[in-house]
Amino acid sequence: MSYKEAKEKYLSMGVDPDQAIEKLAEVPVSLHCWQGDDVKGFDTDPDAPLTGGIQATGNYPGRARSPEELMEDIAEVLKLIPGKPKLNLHASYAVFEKGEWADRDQLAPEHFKAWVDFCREHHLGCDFNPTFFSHPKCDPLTLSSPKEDTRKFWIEHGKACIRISSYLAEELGEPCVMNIWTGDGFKDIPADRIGPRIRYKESIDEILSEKYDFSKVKPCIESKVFGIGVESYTVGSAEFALSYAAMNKEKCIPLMDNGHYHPTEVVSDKIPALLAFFPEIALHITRPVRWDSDHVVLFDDETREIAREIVRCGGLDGRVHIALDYFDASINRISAWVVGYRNVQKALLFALLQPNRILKELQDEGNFTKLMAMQESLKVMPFSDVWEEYLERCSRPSEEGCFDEVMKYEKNVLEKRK
Ligand code: RNT
Ligand code: ZN
Repeated sequence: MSYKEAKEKYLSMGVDPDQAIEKLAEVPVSLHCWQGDDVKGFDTDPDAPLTGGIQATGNYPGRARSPEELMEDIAEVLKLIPGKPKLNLHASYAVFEKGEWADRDQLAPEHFKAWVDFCREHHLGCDFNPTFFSHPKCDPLTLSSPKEDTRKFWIEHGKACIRISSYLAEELGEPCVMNIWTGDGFKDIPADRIGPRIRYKESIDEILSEKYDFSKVKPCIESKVFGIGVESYTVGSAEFALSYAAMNKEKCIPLMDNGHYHPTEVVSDKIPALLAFFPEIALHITRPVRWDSDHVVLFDDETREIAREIVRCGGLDGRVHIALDYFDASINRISAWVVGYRNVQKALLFALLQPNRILKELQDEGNFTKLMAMQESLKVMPFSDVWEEYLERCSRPSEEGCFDEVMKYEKNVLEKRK
């Protein structure tokens, strides 16, 4: 079918695909830098293990080993993804001059100047994350540690990151979402569950006492259920993170990562629940598989449902900050990045192509028979024609063209990284 015919079909269902395409092209979606190098960063020993209960498994060749290689790879990804990407950086990706180095509590805006230049060149806004893991100062706790000097170090890191986030927002003219996540927790049954949480709360209070303009810097609190080696207790649990954000609405927002809940819970349902209370929320879109929370995002049911809730709740007009978060080292990393990003775009386009007003009316009238029939018909609409049209208007390659380009890059660039 051609786009013209597909458009007619959608119009008869009550949606205009031209409008959907236009809307999607301007929705910021944050691209995580850490898929390119297995979350190693540049400020610590690259042979040191990843800590904090996260793990990138696999050893596919071609990992980016320097800021230059990572930027080269991101530039390649940008050629293949449609829409309006933003970059998402972790503090551990600081770029130092030759011979220079700063510990995490001493990081400053100048250490991110190279990234600002990169973002300017590629017309990107930039989000940011303090890095509370993979560092000798994790004892292994960070912001919730009972040790004063550990806690102090990480609070200083958090404050430094607020200053860096303000700098990124200022320089690039787009708000900077700054996400606070720690892997703090215990492998086995703790004797004191409230102590770490109170210390975590006080540490975040101190970090957020650093001055910032909340319309430009958006600190987030991300929760988690468990991690590898942190199976029994997570300090920043769902209730903790949500309560913190609810009690501090004027200075931070909650962040839900859909890999951080029990397997039958779904973030799609939590989005409207949170939006009933919070003006803004943030998301990490990922794919949980059994023990792992960070597989490449697919165009699957839950990703589509998340996108549908974002769209239906009016989240595309600045209420929902969308970011990707996964890391797969077992396949071509560029492909992992591109496939996941394009899948989020597909899910959003799919969601924008739903006749939401009509469906809502059916629900409100109690016509659940027609609602089900219509929702099922919508699944077999000529979505791929609209997707292809969107790619073309964004001057991005088709699915096939995209794969061929990644393979070319693998041969010409990645394979040479020996
Ligand atoms: C880990 C969290 C966190 C990290 C990134 C690297 O489980 O999801 O968001 O993935 O900060
Ligand atoms: Zn996350």
